[in-house]
Amino acid sequence: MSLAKQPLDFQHWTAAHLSRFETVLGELLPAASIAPQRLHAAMRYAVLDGGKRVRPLLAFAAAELFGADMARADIAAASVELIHAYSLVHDDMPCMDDDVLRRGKPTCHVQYDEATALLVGDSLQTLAFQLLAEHRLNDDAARQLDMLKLLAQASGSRGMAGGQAIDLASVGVALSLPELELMHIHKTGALIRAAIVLGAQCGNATPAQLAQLDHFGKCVGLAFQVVDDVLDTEADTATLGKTAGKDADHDKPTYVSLLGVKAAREMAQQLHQDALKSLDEFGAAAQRLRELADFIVLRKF
Ligand code: GRG
Repeated sequence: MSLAKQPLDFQHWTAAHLSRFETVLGELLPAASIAPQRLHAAMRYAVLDGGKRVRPLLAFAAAELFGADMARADIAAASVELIHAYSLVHDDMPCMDDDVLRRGKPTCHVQYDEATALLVGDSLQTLAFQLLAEHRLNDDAARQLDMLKLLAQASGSRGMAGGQAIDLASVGVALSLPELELMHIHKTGALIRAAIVLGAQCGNATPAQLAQLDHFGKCVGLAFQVVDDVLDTEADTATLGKTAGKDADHDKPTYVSLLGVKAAREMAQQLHQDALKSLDEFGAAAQRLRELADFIVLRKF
């Protein structure tokens, strides 16, 4: 296959998965016509028709690597995307980042109200676990229980929510590089890692293969954040679909404030290389994961 053809293939692969996944999400979320209508409408507003869907795509690529049933991978991916959407809704609220724009539209609390946004986050989070409990994702029930535990750990105080707590406590604080890394391994990285491992768990990956993929997830999760920090300084609000330049305005420590743009970009490149290396043993079958790692590092939004 020529190099020139690869991006097109990846685009088709992405478009096919995202089109199917949008329909799945629409069916998994409660209809806006069902009471309480306003809450359900707000949940759909927060989840549907927006976002890059990086975590679901990583889950699909990992699931494909192990020949998993895509209907199972859809549920695993949805559970992660619902947690992610909940975190964005809560993160945008006045008690946290207090932002008005997300995914190119008014944030949930602006479009609805604060109490509704709080309940949207709560309801999306519980729906995520309901899905993992309700649908058969692996023929081995013990594996499925591991999946529930993984998402809970990745989302909670030892994962994303804990990372957010460190973030909130770090405003105006000069963090060291290891401290910044610890924050992002939790806040951003934990859910990205979980997406990949949950996708693989829909198939029959061995513990050694899961560990390998988890390392890939750790590298791309951190790379995702380093690139996010660079884009926050270099891209504009219209391109990002969220307020640009917010980190500096809020006096938050970032890879750019700590290292400068050039060294931050170099760090992303190094993480990219480490991520690709951790896929070596999977050979050509891991091509989609490689392409997603490329996208994460080279993205412009
Ligand atoms: C409120 C418990 C709680 C956690 C919030 C994820 C998070 C923790 C906050 C989001 C704020 C932020 C800008 C985090 C940095 C990187 C990140 C997770 C960006 C948003 O993810 P994308 O770019 O968003 O994948 P889309 O909209 O494309 O899905």
